[in-house]
Amino acid sequence: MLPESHIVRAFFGEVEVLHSQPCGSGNINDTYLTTFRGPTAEEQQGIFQRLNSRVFARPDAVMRNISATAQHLQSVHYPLGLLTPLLTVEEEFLYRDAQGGCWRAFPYFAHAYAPEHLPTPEEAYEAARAYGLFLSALATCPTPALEETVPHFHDPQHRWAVFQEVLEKDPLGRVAQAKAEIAQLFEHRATFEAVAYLEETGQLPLRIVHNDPKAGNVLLSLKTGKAVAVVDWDTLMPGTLLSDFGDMVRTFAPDQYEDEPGDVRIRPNVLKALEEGFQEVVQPILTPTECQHLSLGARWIAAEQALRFLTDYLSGDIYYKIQYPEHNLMRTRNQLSLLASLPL
Ligand code: GN1
Ligand code: MG
Repeated sequence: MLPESHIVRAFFGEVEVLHSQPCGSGNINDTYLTTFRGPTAEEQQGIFQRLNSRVFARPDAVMRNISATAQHLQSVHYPLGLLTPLLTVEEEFLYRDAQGGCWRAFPYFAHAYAPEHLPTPEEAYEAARAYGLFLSALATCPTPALEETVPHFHDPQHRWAVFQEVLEKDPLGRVAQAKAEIAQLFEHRATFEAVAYLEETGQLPLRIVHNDPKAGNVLLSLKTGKAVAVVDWDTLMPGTLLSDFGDMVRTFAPDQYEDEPGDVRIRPNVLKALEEGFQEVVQPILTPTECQHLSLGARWIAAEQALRFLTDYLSGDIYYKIQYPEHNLMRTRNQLSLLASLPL
């Protein structure tokens, strides 16, 4: 459902909506780029997004986190674009439609693109540098400043426990079709345990991290190729930097997008460029333990993503949007193949 006029008007007052189109490739929320005309007759554009309130059960807390982050980043002179939420005419972050849909609006970064399909080494370098700048600027923000909006988001023990539970219940009788993938995941159980151990023993600093720094969540200038903004701040929460590094490796370096079937290969030149761009910026804030375990972060997040897709497949596709019945199983195979080709 495209955002109807009353949704746009909730944020911008008496405007005429000219055009709306779906935007981006998010698996959870619905995002649209909308063009409208205000009283001055000038055309304006904005991003309108309906939050998935099953995943984000506390939408107000998500918006408080985003707003607090924007304020902090502004105060430390963060050099990239800010995702400052736009307010409704009633000065709220969210507008709720009659169907219970929860809408918010953001400024649109024009003349920019997300390098989500097989980023080149240059794009990987720029994008990783941008995420590094983002994390470095957040290093001075106290962790209690943000709320945990999705509990246990990257909690390795919790993710594994949920997987075990669905294996036991097998609500749709799909376990039999996924025997090989389940067996492969069990081979990676030690990776989850290694991360849990580092966390439980307090060896990894708790930082505010992005938690979803995929290649599709950074915008580069169409003109210069330089980073314009890091977007999708919904999962900003206290966590470990290892998962952010892992998500970059998982989404920048493979030679296939996460929805494609087949053998995935890691592109070494892209991996090298991403490591260079990231390290160049985050080196001053990295602790020796973080530095030593970045490659563990890459293995962990690829394995966790495989586990999450498989958990969803076995549960009956209740979390990620799917385009066809075996979509989540295909995504699982893609991540497992990626994991097998990681040189780290
Ligand atoms: C989801 O919706 P999107 O594409 O921003 C998910 C991420 C996954 C990603 C896999 C809140 O992100 O954690 O890594 O799909 N977001 C949430 O593509 O679960
Ligand atoms: Mg996201």
